[in-house]
Amino acid sequence: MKTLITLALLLSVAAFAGEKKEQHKMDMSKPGHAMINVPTIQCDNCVKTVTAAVKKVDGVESIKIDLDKKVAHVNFDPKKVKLADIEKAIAASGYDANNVKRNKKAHDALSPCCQSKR
Ligand SMILES: [Cu+2]
Repeated sequence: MKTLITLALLLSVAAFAGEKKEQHKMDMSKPGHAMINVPTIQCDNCVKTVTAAVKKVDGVESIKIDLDKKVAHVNFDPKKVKLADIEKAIAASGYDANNVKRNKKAHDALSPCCQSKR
């Protein structure tokens, strides 16, 4: 009987450890970090425009754009702002963001070299 209890105890400890590990994994993918595809950016000027637009969003902590990969890495406070809000801010500045299409007016106001041909 004692062995059975010990075994049960060991099992629950193992299960708990497994759960802990899972939680840690979730922390690694951080809810406040997002990689946003910005396929229509073309130059440093585009990067500046998108960076400025995203920085204005309340709750955004930092943004770093990889121009080669056309991906924006954004850190934000998920209690203050949602990914969709950040995508909208990018679209409002004239650029596509994930599945959110750019605002046409804002896009047409960009300098001609920054306007997307697609
Ligand atoms: Cu540009």
